Amino acid sequence: MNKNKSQSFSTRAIHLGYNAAENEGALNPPVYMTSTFCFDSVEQGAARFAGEESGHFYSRISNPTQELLEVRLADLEEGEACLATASGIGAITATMWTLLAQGDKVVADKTLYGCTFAYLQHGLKKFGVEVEFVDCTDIVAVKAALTKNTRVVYFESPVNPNMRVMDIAAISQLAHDYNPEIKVIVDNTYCTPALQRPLTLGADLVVHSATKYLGGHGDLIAGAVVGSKAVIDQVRVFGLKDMTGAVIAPLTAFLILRGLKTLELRMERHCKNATELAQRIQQHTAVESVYYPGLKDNPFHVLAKAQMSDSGGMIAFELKGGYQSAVIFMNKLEMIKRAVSLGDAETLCQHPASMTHATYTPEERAKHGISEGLVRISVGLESIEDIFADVSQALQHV
Ligand code: 4LM
Repeated sequence: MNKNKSQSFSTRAIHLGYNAAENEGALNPPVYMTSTFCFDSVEQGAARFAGEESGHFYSRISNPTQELLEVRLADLEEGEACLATASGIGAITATMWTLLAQGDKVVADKTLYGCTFAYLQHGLKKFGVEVEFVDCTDIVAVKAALTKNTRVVYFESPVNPNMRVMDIAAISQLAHDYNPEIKVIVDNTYCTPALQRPLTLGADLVVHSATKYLGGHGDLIAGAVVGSKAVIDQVRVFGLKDMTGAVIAPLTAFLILRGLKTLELRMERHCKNATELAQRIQQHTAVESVYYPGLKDNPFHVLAKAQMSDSGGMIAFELKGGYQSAVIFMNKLEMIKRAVSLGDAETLCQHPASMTHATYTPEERAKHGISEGLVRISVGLESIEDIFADVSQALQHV
């Protein structure tokens, strides 16, 4: 587990696992741009392939730059081990393919990032895995969905895009009481370990789109899964090596290591800006409702306060006039970019129903709680006054 608890989060995010003296004194770690690794002898190569000797042998399995990222991310999430992958979906699929077989069941929250939903709904089901979507904010519904063949309980918190918050400790306890073998998987993309550490609340695995806050600069695609060494080893040598092959590039791993150095600092600013923006737009006459757990009247406020150290940088809201008003508002934005993804320095605004959650049919969106008029903002690192000025001027046209 975490051997460096005495050092603070940011200190570990900056220093953990790297010794400049072992690398020509280089302040930053070298990027190992190599596909393969040379053996001293046939015997050594055979021992590495057999797992009898540690050491890298091919970058589809491991690479020193990737390894440093994995050591840091595992530590920050307070897990034993981590596997970094080519994308968030790469992490989710490698994990699921490893844990599941035909006839198994997944219980998942009804609202998930669009491509995660598509993978569960169309990918896993195609291969004979049963998937039941339930409202995971309703613990009774989760309990009712658990069956003998349930292997995985899967959810995001807060949820993309509508910001519902799951009780991670209660769901983990419930699932493990039912069957200790069930793996509770939490997508921690929205919070990052700077705000929430699901493994400390009882979850078994955490998955990430590292594309977002972990990288933090909108210049890469990557993912990660963190958990026990035993499970992560399996995901590496089976789910990743043999099934998805969705390996992270060494340069991408380096860029995420760079992003991690400022993660805590950036999250503080994202949270501060988002809280301020949510409070201000809540007052606006054109706004119907704002979904942000940092707002005192939000139904998830108390739970979020208990399991997150701050409320995050994502907000969602609905305008009076629904979809038509949303389109007018978004098209009038000037500084704020109309773009999917999140967690970047730039404030980004997108329309889930036609963009990130277009993988749901309109009927599925209605059933799964994604309204057609919902607007999502990833609140960036600019001055709050400039962000609010742009939102205000765009709202005037609604
Ligand atoms: C978006 N999201 O919402 P890769 N988990 C969560 C996510 O939000 C995403 C992924 C996994 C968005 C992308 C366009 C909670 C992605 C998937 O994109 O495969 O790194 O992560 O805007």
